Amino acid sequence: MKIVILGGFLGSGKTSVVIQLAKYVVGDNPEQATKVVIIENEIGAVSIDDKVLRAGGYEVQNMFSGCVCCTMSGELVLGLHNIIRDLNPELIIMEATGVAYPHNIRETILRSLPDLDCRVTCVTDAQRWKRLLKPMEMLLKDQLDSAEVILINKVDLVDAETLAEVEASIKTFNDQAQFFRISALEEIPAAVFAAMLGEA
Ligand SMILES: Nc1nc2c(ncn2[C@@H]2O[C@H](COP(=O)(O)OP(=O)(O)O)[C@@H](O)[C@H]2O)c(=O)[nH]1
Ligand SMILES: [Mg+2]
Repeated sequence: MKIVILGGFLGSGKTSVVIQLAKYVVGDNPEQATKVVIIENEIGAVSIDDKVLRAGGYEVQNMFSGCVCCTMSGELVLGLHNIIRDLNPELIIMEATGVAYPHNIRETILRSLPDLDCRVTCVTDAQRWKRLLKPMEMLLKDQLDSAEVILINKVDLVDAETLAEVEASIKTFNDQAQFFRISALEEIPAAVFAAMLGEA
């Protein structure tokens, strides 16, 4: 069993990517939707996102009373054990809060479930990157640090020069990850999902 954790700042495009990733894994056969469980962690949220996600037929579990990287780490572990026992999906997709430290989430998970294949993707917002960097540097650095895949999203909103600057800036924090420039409003190439799943 595999878990893909999506980190990245609020509004960077995580939910938009989750929807497409779930579709990619399930394919055209709605009966296969049970292969995927989605965990949405938001703080104090009244979410419309989970309705959109559930429309795909996937099991969606919400954790809204805090952040799983810190105050809710116990709930996360318990929730994962229950999912594995009751649903046994092929893939768990977890969208973290915008302020989560994915590094902590991975450590928490692996301490309790050492055999789980745990992968981290960080979604970044090309348009807001430069503005967010200064006030949020510690958080963004950690979100990038722990990622095997970094998605530079919203490329439709920036010019080529800005995009090059953003990518160079991001690579100063992590140049080992696999990078993809995407717009999550359009169809995301299969190669991106393969990388997120560790298949390529
Ligand atoms: N223009 C543009 N908008 C995007 C893109 N990806 C996401 N959005 C929009 O950005 C907003 C936040 O996206 P969402 O997926 O909810 O981000 P999350 O908070 O990280 O889950 C939504 O209004 C999306 O429609 C993109 O590539 N281009
Ligand atoms: Mg979201």
